[in-house]
Parts: sequence; structure tokens; C-alpha cells
Amino acid sequence: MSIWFTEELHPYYRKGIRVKKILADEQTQYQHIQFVETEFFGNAMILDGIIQLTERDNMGYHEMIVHVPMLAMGEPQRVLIVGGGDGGALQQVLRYPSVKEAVICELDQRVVDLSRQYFSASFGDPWADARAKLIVRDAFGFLEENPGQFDVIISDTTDPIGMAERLFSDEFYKLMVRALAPGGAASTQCEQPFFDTDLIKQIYKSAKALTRNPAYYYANIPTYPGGGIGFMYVSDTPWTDGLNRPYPPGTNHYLNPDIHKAAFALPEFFRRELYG
Ligand code: SPD
Repeated sequence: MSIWFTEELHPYYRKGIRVKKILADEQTQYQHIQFVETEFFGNAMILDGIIQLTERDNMGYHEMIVHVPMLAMGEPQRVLIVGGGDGGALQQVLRYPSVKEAVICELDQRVVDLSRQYFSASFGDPWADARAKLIVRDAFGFLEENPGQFDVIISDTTDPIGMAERLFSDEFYKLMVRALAPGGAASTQCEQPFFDTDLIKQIYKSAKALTRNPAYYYANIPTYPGGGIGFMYVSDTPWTDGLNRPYPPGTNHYLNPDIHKAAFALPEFFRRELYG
């Protein structure tokens, strides 16, 4: 069998990947989960018709969403991942020997179960690490109950549609910053400069009101709309503090010192919109 999977996150733009085999297809209480084996990108997870990650190009997303705030902190000990049930961000967080606890607050247990099954070749089993603590619940309540607790928070979410829309709100950013330890750093999945300019501007405004040194950065991911995705770095600590720190043990496949710096360089139309 060989079929084209076509994603239409925006009504004016489509992209497709060739699929060899459907591995899992389930409707949970929260979402439609599909795992597919693709022709070029390895296994992929699709939630409600939107590609979340593929084995071949997830490294740009996970290395950038994790290492930028982790390196800025130096020796992060307590880390929270909001969402991230696929385990890709967790795998990167656990590379740091300084990490004593990595809490993953994921809404849908089936995302974790199926990812353990179909992404084990790429991620191993980070859930088996004694430092990983999975909490299956909505992140809002958890953040409310944990002020000042985390050196790093990573918001590794789906797109702002349906139940995930709240994760892009001012209310969420306030709770997230409140859950950071003093000087702590957060990074969030923050969409696409071409398609989501207004949303990103609104989030930057929230981040700027809450912290001294927020900044937007970008990574190339061919299977996401527009070929890439951005992140909001949210902290009083400048992201540049991470530039000269050594990488944790293990191999990077996307991040290097040049990419780290270049990721914060924005195309002029977008830089003007965001920073004025
Ligand atoms: N438009 C797709 C955005 C996907 C963001 N979520 C990725 C989750 C990977 N852990």
C-alpha cells in the first residue's frame, strides 16, 4: 500500500507525505491518534489530522525546544514538560546529568503508550529513567499547584486548536512563569512566522510583560507547515547565557553553536512586526 497523507492545518495551504502503512488509528477521549510508517520520514504521529513529529526530522524541534532554555540555565535540576507525551523532549532533557527530576504533564495516556511502541527505535525508552515522572492531567491545575518549582519548563504542545488553544493564552503564560524558579527559563511551541504572525505577537507581548528577556527563535522542520516552526524563549535570564556552555553527553543532530545563534535571527518583515 502507498497513499498520500495530506495535512490542511490552514484552509489556504496543504502539504503531503507518502505513507507506506497505518500502524495505529484510535479515537481517544481527547483526540484522533494515528501512527503511520512513511516512505521517507520514518514513523510519524498525527493528532487530529496534523503531523506532530516524524522520526526523520523531529530532532530540530526537540533539540531546539529543549537545549536553548536548558543551556541558558547551566545546571537545571527540576524540569517540567507540558504535553510532550511522545517522549522526544524527555529524551533530550534526560541527557543532562544535573537533572534530578523531569515531570511530564500529558493529557492523553495513549499518546505515551503508542509512542513507546512506535518511536522506540528513535527515542529508546526515556520513560524507564528513574528521573522521569509522568503525570496524566491537564497542565493548568498542575501549574497552579506548583509555583516557583521548576528551573526549566518546556511547553511541547499541539497547535492552538480546540482544547490546546488555552496553552497559547496570556493566562497560561502567567501560570507557566509563576511555576518557574527565580531566573528559570521556559520555551514554548510558538508556531510559524508567516502563518501565525498575530498570535506570535500577542504571545511575545505576554512574555515581555512577565519576563525581562523573551525572544523568538526558529528551526527548520520539513514536515511542519512552511517547513519550520518557532519557539518563544521566556525568561529573565538572557538566552545568550547558554551560548558558551558545553552540550550534555550524547549526540546533537541539529543544534550546534552557529545554529544556536542563527535561530534567533528573524526575517526583516517578522522582526519588525515582533520587536518594532
Ligand atoms: N503544526 C505542528 C505542530 C506540532 C507541534 N507539536 C510537536 C510535538 C512534538 N513533541
